[in-house]
Amino acid sequence: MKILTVDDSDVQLRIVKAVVKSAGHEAVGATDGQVAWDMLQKEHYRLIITDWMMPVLNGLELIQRIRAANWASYTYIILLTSQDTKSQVIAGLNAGADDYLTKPFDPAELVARLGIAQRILDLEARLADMARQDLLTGLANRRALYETLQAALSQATREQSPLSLVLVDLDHFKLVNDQYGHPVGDQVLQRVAETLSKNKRGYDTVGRWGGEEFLVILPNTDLDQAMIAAERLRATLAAAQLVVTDKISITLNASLGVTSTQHTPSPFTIETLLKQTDAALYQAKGNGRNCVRAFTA
Ligand code: GH3
Ligand code: MG
Ligand code: MG
Repeated sequence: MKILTVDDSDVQLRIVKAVVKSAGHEAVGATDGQVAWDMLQKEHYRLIITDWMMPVLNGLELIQRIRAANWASYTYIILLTSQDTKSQVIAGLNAGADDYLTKPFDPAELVARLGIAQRILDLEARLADMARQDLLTGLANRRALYETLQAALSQATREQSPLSLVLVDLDHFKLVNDQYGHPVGDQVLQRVAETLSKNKRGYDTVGRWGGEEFLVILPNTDLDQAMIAAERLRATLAAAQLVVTDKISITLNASLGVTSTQHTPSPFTIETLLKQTDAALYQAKGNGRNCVRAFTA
């Protein structure tokens, strides 16, 4: 793990960095709270070891700023300081430190406390993954798709590159449930998810938008290219034998709606893009299903 170590004493900083490295981590140094804060604006560090008394911005102020920022992923903070009275320890923890170690410190104790931090951060990462994954298919869920879409949209705006969306809705899926039962329907959705994942392009994201609807996010892709990608997905799915058991194997069609930022009034919003994709999908359903339609204004 890349750990940010903050201390205004050159000697102390070198000692802490050496201990961090001995524990198998990478150590990046900052000479006061403000320097650390500036670095955190550019890159997220999951673990910070900080001194308290420092010029410009002290350790407690740094911790308070980090907690107030309330970033999406957690920052575990160890306060490493010579302020060692009970009331100081309490003040440090109250400011938002996760752990507290007083100087002079025992290197083995810091390593042990890094181990605690690692366990907590691993748990946080696991929970974050779970919160982004669709339970049935293992694909990105709606929440994760929203996040990916937000990031893709920012990138498209920044780099003035096109971004396209494809919404895939299985045709007459209700009939599968009616004929074979809901558990088989579930397995069919899993096979569809596998088929879409295997056939998407490397940079694209496919996720389960809901029910029997899947959303594909295609960064750096204009409408023409997205139509080709969507048609390939449609044809692949239509040709696929979705094997549920050795007795049940199903073929399914889907209707696909496609939209691109090119044909969206700027500034693009996720809501507009999704609405357009939905309208295109509606057209595909209206045109007899098992086809791809682009959004037209
Ligand atoms: P259309 O071609 O118009 O899209 O028809 P459809 O039957 O696919 O669409 P409709 O929206 O009428 O029905 C969607 C069906 O998908 C109904 C619902 O029971 C089923 N479904 C949604 N989520 C799940 C799921 O997680 N598991 C199973 N087995 N079925 C699901
Ligand atoms: Mg549907
Ligand atoms: Mg459907």
